[in-house]
Amino acid sequence: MDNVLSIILGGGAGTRLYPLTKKRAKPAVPLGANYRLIDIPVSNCINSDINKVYCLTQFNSASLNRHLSQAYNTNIGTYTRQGFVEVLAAQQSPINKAWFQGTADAVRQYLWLFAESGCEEYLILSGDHLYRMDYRPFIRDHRAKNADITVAALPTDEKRASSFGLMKINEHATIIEFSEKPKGDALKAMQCDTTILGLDAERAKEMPYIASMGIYVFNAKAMEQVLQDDFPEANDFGGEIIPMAAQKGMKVVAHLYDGYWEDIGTVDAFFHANLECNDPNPKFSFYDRNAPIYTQSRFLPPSKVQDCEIERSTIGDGCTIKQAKLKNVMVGLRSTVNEGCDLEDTLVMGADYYESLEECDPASLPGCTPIGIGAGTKIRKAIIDKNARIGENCQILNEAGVMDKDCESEGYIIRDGIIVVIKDAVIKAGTVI
Ligand code: ADQ
Ligand code: ADP
Repeated sequence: MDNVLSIILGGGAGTRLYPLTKKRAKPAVPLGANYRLIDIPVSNCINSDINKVYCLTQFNSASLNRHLSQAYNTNIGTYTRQGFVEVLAAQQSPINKAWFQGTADAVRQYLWLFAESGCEEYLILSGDHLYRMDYRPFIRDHRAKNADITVAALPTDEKRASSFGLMKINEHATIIEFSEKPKGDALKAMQCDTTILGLDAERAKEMPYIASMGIYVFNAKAMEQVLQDDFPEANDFGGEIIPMAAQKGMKVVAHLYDGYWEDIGTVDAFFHANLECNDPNPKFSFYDRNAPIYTQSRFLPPSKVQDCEIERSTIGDGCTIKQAKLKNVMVGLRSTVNEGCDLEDTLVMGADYYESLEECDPASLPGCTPIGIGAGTKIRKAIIDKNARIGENCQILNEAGVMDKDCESEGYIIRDGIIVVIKDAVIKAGTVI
């Protein structure tokens, strides 16, 4: 695996996860109480013995850099392993426009640097997927088939199919047709016999489509050829490069992955995938003895829970929860939940730091709203981003069932029926949402 360079696509304009990406790069979005999105692909790389990792983002955020340098320096960067995890942000240069124009353009702008690594294969990953995958069989399969490009593929059903790149393959797993997010008749036309992937007849009937996971292995030479020589104007992998390379006659093959995998790049998918981790037998667990998910060691104190009623919830490090009722809640690090709170189906992302008593003591600072959830507040179906200050006796319930609303100036928005309180927002005592 020393010959493999991993390149994580860390996010474009960040509209789909907005407002979680308002103040940070997408890979820095908190996940699963203690983690960040970037921890998933980076941990998968470490567990697959791949130790050269770049993360491409549109903007460089301090919290992402801090997180990567503190979390992965000792895991990956020792001298003998010559590994690294580094952020590469879009930047202006004499030949480049300021922003990455798409996924392929992002890679194109840094090809010169990737070439310096001397690696023979580039593993292209996404920063917004939840899954645990050993990339080694994927890379070995790419080598065994002598492919130019290998696309990780997942059987899928009709309902989900239209949000993916879909492919048709022959008996050697070579991609003969690739269509990016087809709808209507074009979708139906991508149906195929998925027993070719090894599915039994019943599952093949349920899942008659082969979806691209947006995860690719490219030979370094093939990458240079498609991005620089053949299609210098093409900016996306799924929409342009993959289908054009297949059409041009390059050897583009599929590799079957049949485990849990979820694209969590929208507010709705992100919210549900996080809460599903509370299930007694979750489809994705952050614990696996042989393939752990790593993150920053923060040396936080254990969480304190006093006189609470808690059902099916996950609590991160360094929290204080007093006399509260929690049902299906994910409580992120350094959270404070005060007396009489009632939270259900909610993600509380926590705080980046603890406030000192002088900063948040209502006795000396009348009217101040400390970080955390104020006493007596009720919350349903919401995401409370980091460092939010929710006053006492608020009702964040969306009882009218509003699906979409933009109240950014008041500190929140509603997306797909989920209330999202923005990072650092202040919601005054007694507010009803
Ligand atoms: P999408 O995820 O819709 O489909 P895209 O929006 O190109 O494709 O994003 C792919 C990944 O790259 C995401 O993690 C995204 O955040 C990141 N990204 C997007 N633009 C970027 C940019 N300018 N700079 C850096 N990173 C950027 C893709 C494939 C489909 C496949 C699905 C599976 O195109 O074929 O089915 O992934 O989720
Ligand atoms: P974490 O992953 O632990 O949340 P981050 O990389 O987001 O860490 O950094 C949060 C850091 O912000 C804290 O570790 C802390 O050092 C720092 N910090 C301390 N005080 C403040 C403050 N008043 N405002 C913002 N950040 C602070």
